[in-house]
Amino acid sequence: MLSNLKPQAPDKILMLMEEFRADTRQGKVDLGVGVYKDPQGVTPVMRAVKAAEQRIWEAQTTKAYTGLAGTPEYRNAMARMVLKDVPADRLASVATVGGTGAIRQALELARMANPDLTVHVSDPTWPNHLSIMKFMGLPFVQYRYFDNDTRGVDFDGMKADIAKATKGDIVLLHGCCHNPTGANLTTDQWREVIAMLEKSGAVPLIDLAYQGFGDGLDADAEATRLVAASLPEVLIAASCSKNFGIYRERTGILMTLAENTGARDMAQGSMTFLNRQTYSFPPDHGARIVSTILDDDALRADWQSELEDVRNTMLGLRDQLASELRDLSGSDRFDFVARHRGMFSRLGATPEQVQKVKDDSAIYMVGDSRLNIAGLNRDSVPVLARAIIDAGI
Ligand code: PLP
Ligand code: TYF
Repeated sequence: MLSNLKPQAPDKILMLMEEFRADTRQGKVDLGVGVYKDPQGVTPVMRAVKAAEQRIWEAQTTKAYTGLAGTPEYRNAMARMVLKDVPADRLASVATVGGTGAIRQALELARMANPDLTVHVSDPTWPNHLSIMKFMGLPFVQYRYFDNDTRGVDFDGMKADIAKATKGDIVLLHGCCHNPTGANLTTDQWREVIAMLEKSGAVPLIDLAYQGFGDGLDADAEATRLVAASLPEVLIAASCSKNFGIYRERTGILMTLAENTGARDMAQGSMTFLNRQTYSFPPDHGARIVSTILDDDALRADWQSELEDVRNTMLGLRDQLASELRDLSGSDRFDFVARHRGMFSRLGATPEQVQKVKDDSAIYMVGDSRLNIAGLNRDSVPVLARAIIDAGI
């Protein structure tokens, strides 16, 4: 039976991680996988996370099962962090295995509710969105998103394509810090998208994996909150991997907003059911770290301040890179690097140019010319800028 299995396409980003590890060159720079690294190249455990873990270790008297939907403390704390004004009569939620688990459960839920749906996703998007939908056999189409000339959003193209979404379809939107491009909608553009969804009855699924990495914890949730306040039905898949730096703890949440309390209860029952079918109880340790931090004023303040440092470090690197490239190219054509938000920027280079940067300078970007800003530091920015110009980008 097992010999019938066929090889599966590996994840290109994770393959690049392996390739980087095997590279023996001095001074190699990893701008591949989306993990925050400090200027010393370390992905630190955040101070508040350490403190919360210590408290949990001291106070925890049992590891017995929690609930299929996760703990109320975690779900309430996350609802407040993401939505701020929580519409409790419309909100259902379940803790999930990371943001990826939330996306998977959201798509399963949508298919249970509407077996005929099509999912509309941005072109480009996080590759796992596509591979999960392919694996599930879910029909999907891609809407235009990135304008390779301006390196901003092709909003006219996006609108023309989203207009094709019909009632009961899902439109997957990145809540902030678009992966892989770094290009994001303005608030006015979000309003236009909301008006289109209102008209068509297509349902937004917001993937929020980088809250706090762009313009700030509240600013990054602004679009999600606007959508939540404007539309009758909304799905939100949020991840704590990046903003709490607890990647391997696999901590995420699926929140859904329904039209009324009856529909909310039905959604809650179905989401809890989906957890039970997939992995039964969701992981608890990361969720407990998050609720311990968010429910304690001092821990929360310390976490927010460290998150702000992380965010500002990335913004500083963006400005430095844009400025080096302005000097070297004698033009402002790389200023988009400073305008992009989050961990990533797509340079809009060819695979050959990306390869040349890797071969000549041991700088690793994803093949679609996505670079992880957090992989840089003040010393490696000028090296990257020079390599970009030398590769003819
Ligand atoms: N969505 C996007 C766009 C991401 O980049 C990630 C990152 O890993 C995720 C979701 C899910 O993250 P995780 O499953 O590690 O919480
Ligand atoms: O896009 C990224 O780099 C992050 C991390 O299969 C990641 O979202 C990459 C690939 C993957 C899982 C996570």
